[in-house]
Amino acid sequence: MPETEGIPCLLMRGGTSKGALFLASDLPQDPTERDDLLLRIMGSPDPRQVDGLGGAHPLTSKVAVISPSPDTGADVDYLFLQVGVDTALVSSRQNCGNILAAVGPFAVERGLVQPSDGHTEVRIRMVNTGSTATARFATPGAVVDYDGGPAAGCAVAIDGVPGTAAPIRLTFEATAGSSTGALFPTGKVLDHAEEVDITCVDNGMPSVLMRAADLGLTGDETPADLEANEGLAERLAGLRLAAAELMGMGDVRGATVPKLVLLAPPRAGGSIATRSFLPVRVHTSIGVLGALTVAAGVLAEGSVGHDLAALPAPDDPFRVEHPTGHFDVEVALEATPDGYTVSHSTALRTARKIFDGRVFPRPHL
Ligand code: NQM
Repeated sequence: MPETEGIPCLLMRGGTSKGALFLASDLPQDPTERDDLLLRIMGSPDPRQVDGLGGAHPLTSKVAVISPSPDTGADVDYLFLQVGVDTALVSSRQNCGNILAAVGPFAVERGLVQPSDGHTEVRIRMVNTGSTATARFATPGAVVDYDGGPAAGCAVAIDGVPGTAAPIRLTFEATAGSSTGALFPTGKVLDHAEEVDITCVDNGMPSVLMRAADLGLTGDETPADLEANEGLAERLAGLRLAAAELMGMGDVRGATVPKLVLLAPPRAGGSIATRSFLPVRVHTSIGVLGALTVAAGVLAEGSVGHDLAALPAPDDPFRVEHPTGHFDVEVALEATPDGYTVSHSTALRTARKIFDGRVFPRPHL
C-alpha cells in the first residue's frame, strides 16, 4: 500500500514509556527502508519531533514491530526499535521492557492472539535479544481491559504514570546475559574504570552500576540537575566507553547501551536508590529490564551497591527507588559454584491504548 494512504499504527503507553506499535506486515521488510520510514513517522531528527509522533524524549520515541512467532515457545515476536530524537538513528541494539507491557494487548487488538474470557497470557519472544517473556492481563468478555475494572481484580498505580490502570504481569526467562552473553559480562562482580568502582551486569539490560558518592553526588539529584551537569556528562561518557570495553561490547559511541546507573542508600523504605542514564538523558523513573538488572547486580555479594542496599527479606520484592517513586521487581538470583544465575524475573506494569489509526509519514526532506 502506498505510504500516502497511511500506515496502520497503534499509539500506546507501555509502562512509563510511549511508542508507536506496528504489525511487521505493515512495514517494509528491508531494515534500511523500514528505518527511513520510521524516522519520518516519528519526526526525527528534530529535538521537538514536531512533524511526527515522537514526544521529544527517548522515552517517548519508541517503536515496536510485532508479528506471529515462528518459535513454538512464543505466540508473537516483538522487535524493539529506539528512534533517535535529534539524530537520524534507529537502533535495535537494546530491548525495552516498558513498551513490552503494551505488546500483549496489541497482539489481542490485532487478532494475533485469541483472548480468553477472563485473563489472557501472551508469550513474547523479544527478537532483540532472543529471550522470552510472558504477559498476563485481564480480558473480561475477551476484550482487553486497560482501565482495571472489577474483572481485572484491581487497578494499580505505577510510579511515573498518573492515575491507575489494569495490572499487566510480566515474567521473564533467560534474561541474564541476554545482550552480552553473561550476567556479569566481565567475569567479575566488581571492576574499576577510570578509578571508579563499577559493577557491569546484564539481566536483560547491559548496565554499569556505580556509587553516586564516588562521583561526588548524593544520588538524590533530579534528572534536570544531572542533565545540566556538563562535567558529570563528560566523566560518565569516558567511564561508559571504558566499561563497555571491559564488557566486550566494543566501541559503544552512538549506542544506547550500556546504561549507567548511579546508586545510593534507599531514602524511602526501598532497597536501593537509583538514577539511570539512557545514556545521555536521565530516566524519569527506570526501565523494566533496567530495574531487573540493578536488582540482580545489587543482590550479588561484593558488587557496587550491595553494601549500600537494604536487601529485602527472601519473599519480599526488591524495591528500586527512582526519581518519581519506586518500582518493585522480583529477581530469582542464585549463587552456584560457577557464579550467579537468574532463573526468572517478574515485574508489574500497566499499558494503555491511546490512538488507533493510520499514520502519515512526512515526505523525504
Ligand atoms: O529497561 C528506557 C524504558 C527504557 C527501557 C531505556 C526499559 C527497560 O523505560 O526494560 O523499559 O533504558 O532506554 O522505556
